[in-house]
Formats: sequence, C-alpha cells, structure tokens
Amino acid sequence: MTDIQEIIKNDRSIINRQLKCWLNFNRSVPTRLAKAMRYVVLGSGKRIRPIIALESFNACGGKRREWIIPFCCGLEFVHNFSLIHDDLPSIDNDDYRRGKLTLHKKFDEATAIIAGDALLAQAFELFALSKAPAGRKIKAIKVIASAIGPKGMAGGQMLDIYPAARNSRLYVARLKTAELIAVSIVTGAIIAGVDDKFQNKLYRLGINLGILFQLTDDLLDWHNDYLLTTVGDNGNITGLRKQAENFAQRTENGFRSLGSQFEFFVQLTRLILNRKD
Ligand code: GRG
Repeated sequence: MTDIQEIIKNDRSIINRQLKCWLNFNRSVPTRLAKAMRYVVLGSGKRIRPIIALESFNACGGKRREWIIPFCCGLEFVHNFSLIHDDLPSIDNDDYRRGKLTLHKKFDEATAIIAGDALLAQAFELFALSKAPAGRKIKAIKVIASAIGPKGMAGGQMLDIYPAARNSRLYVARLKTAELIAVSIVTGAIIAGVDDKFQNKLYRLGINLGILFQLTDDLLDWHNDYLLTTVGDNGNITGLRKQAENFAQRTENGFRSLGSQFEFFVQLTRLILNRKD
C-alpha cells in the first residue's frame, strides 16, 4: 500500500468515527429524521472533502486537530445534503447512490428533503462549535457559505438543470463541484492560520483539483453507460480524458511548487485522475 493510501485510510477512519458521534442524537431528534440522516451519511462515501480539509490543515502546519475536525465533518454533511437533494425526483431522479437506494426511495421525498435541510443546518452548528480562534472560524464559515450558495454550488446546480448558452461545461463544473472542494482545502489553511496570499493560492489549486474531480466523475459515468449500452461517444471521451490530463498536470505542478509538505496533494491529484470510483 502506498503512502497516500495509508493516509487516506487513516483520515477516513478518524472522520467516520467523528461523523458517527455527531449523528448520535439519543432522543433529542425525531427517530425517523435521525435514521434518515444516519442512513445517508454513515454509508460508504469516499470522504474526499473532509480528508482534503484535514490534510490541508496538516500541510499548513496546523497542530490542534480538534480545531479542524468539526469543519471536516460539517463539510461532509454539506456534501451529503447536496447528494440527497441532487437525487430527488425533481432534480436527477436517481434510485441508487453509493450502491444502495437513495434516501427518497428508502424513506420518502418529504423525509429526504428534511434530512437534507437538517444536515445543512447541523453543518453550520459544527463549524461554530470548533474551538479554533474566532477570527479564523468566522472567515472559514464565510467562505464555506459563499462556496455553497448562489455564487457556488446552488448556482451551479441551477445552471446544470437550466443551462444558459454562454456557460461552458467547465464553468458549471466549477460552481457545482469545484467550489466545495476548493473551500475544503482553504478551510484547512484558514484554521491553521496561514496568510491570505497563501489561502488564495490554495483556492486556485483547489478549483483546478475540483474541476478535475468533476471531469473524472463524468468520465466514470460515461464509462459505466458505455459498459451498459455499448453505445459510447469515443471522440468525446478521448477529448474529456485529454482535458482531465491537462488539468491534472497543471494542478500537480502547482502543488509541487508549494514544497514537500504538499506531497499529499501532488499524489492526490494523480489518484483523482486515475480513480475508478
Ligand atoms: C448547497 C445550497 C446548496 C444547494 C445544493 C443539490 C445541489 C444544490 C447541488 C448538487 C451538487 C452535486 C451533487 C454535484 C456533484 C458533485 C459530485 C461529483 C458528487 C460525487 O462526489 P463523491 O464522488 O461522492 O465524492 P461520495 O459518494 O464518495 O461521497
């Protein structure tokens, strides 16, 4: 097993343990809602966003892990919220996610909408509960809210459903997917206390990494459709693969230029380019 896989495995188990704790409500939450939230979050997600936040915190010299962990978990809650709503009949109308029934199929649509809302709200409670210095915390909360709001993920989702002619595929990928990934790396940097200039550098690299993530997500979708139907658009797939390789090369070079503390992100870029899930 390579270094990066060890790190990912270790981070994932830390995060999974914490997610479980935050979803242990005893009797304080209606049983159906608690079950729905746990059904979604405690599944088999890759936890890429919280891992990015944690490793960015480490690379930026952050020491007190308890400052960043609530942000890691909150970012995963936001991501899960977005998946629940994305799967709804009025949006993508998907029956399966992570190899099991989507939340609205397992429960019902009302439960899915409410569980999504609850996760988004609880994410912000977790951010506020971090013991990080208040100024850092407020800045991180501000950039996260902006990344998922109308200028970020929500805007991207709108353009995905109602495309506007002038918006390229890359622009939509940036809003819908890359902003949350970029803000995960920036959050680690803010909470570790690096300066604004370095935060901005990481933001730009995070956007590239996030676009790469969406491009490879599209490639995986196409590959699976191709396997199912044996009717694929090979020309398009080759073009997309080339675009992903270009993004990966530029992103990898950018992380490499930041020094050996960012080796994790150099390797992560390669891993995302070649991912199979
Ligand atoms: C945030 C206010 C607000 C609204 C959300 C529904 C919605 C609006 C946005 C959906 C965005 C979306 C689902 C983008 C796709 C991102 C993507 C590539 C998801 C797959 O992520 P993985 O592979 O999933 O990390 P796992 O299952 O591993 O967690």
